[in-house]
Amino acid sequence: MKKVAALFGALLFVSSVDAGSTSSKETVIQEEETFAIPAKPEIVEKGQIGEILSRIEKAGFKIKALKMVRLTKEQAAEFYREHKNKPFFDSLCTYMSKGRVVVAILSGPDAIKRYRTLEGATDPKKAAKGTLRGDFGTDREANAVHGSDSPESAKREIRFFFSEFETLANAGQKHSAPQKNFAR
Ligand code: RTP
Ligand code: MG
Repeated sequence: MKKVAALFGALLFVSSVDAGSTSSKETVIQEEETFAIPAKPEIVEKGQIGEILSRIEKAGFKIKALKMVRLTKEQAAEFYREHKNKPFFDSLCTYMSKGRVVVAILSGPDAIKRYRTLEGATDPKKAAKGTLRGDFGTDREANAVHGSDSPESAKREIRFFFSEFETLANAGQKHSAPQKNFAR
């Protein structure tokens, strides 16, 4: 019991260093979750899901939840609503609903920023080799993968696709029903 208390104390100390100290050079990088679409429709069609998931795991991300769904055009429009006034919006919604996609929750230190780096630039032609878009993307629209761009987006996008039960956030307890029904 004493050992447990000592360990807890040590953890609190690490947290307090993170919380406020300006004198200490020690920085504790926050563990966070991000939402990802590791396979947009053309990746599922080409059979490259496994290769991309393997890259994600090798880059140090933990896959916390994973499933395959088929969006309706209306669901794609709701998901990408921030782009509704962009000239590419209708085409984007048609593309994202033309086949199944793989959706996932990833976790790791600084996961949102690090996963965006792993993705590469939006346009695969401008994305560096070794990034997911650089290696698997086709064009500016069919660019292989998606990742949340902020903690607020990650929260919204995780909840858009996953129920509490599927996130395992409440393992062993009563769970809520999935919020949405997606076709398979
Ligand atoms: P994402 O949201 O999918 O992770 O991509 P992103 O942040 O890098 O790019 P964003 O500007 O949010 O665009 C969302 C998705 O729309 C498609 N797109 N098409 N035709 C075009 O000019 C164009 N621009 C963007 C891509 O599928 C992009 O991922
Ligand atoms: Mg975006």
